[in-house]
Amino acid sequence: MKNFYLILLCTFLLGLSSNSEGAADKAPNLKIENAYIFKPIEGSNTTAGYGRLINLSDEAVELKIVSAEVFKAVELHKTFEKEGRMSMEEVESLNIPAKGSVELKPGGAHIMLFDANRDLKEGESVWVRFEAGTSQMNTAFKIVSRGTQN
Ligand SMILES: [Cu+2]
Repeated sequence: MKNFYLILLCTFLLGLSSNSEGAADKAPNLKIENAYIFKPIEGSNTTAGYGRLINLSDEAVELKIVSAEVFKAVELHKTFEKEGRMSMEEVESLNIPAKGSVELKPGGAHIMLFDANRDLKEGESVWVRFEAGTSQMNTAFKIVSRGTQN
C-alpha cells in the first residue's frame, strides 16, 4: 500500500520530459534483468517500472531514461524518507558502478511512466529507451499486476 501511495503522489509531480528520437545504437555493456512495469491501477494512466540495471563494463555509467512506448512522458525517480514520510523526486541519471548493478524496486529508485495513451494488458511488453553517454538502448518491460512482483 505504501507503493500505491507513492504512485498517487507522482501523479501530482507531472513534469515535462524530453522525447528526443536519437540514434538507436546498442549499449552492449549494459543490460536490464527482470524488467517489469506495474499495470496502471484502475482509473490511472501513470505507473512505475523496475528491474536490475547491470553494468558489465570497466567504467561507471550514467544512465538516463529517454522515452517509452505508449507513455507520453518518463522520468527516473529516487525515493527518500522525510520526516517519517516516503516521498520521491526526479533524478537526471542513475550512476551504475563499473562491473556493478543498481536495483530498481518498489520503495526505491524506479522509472516513472506518465500518461499511457491506451490500456495495458498483463503479459504484454513495452519498450523503454535509455541513454548512456552517446549510446542508447531499448529494453522490453513486461506489464505485470501489482502484487505479482516485489
Ligand atoms: Cu516516482
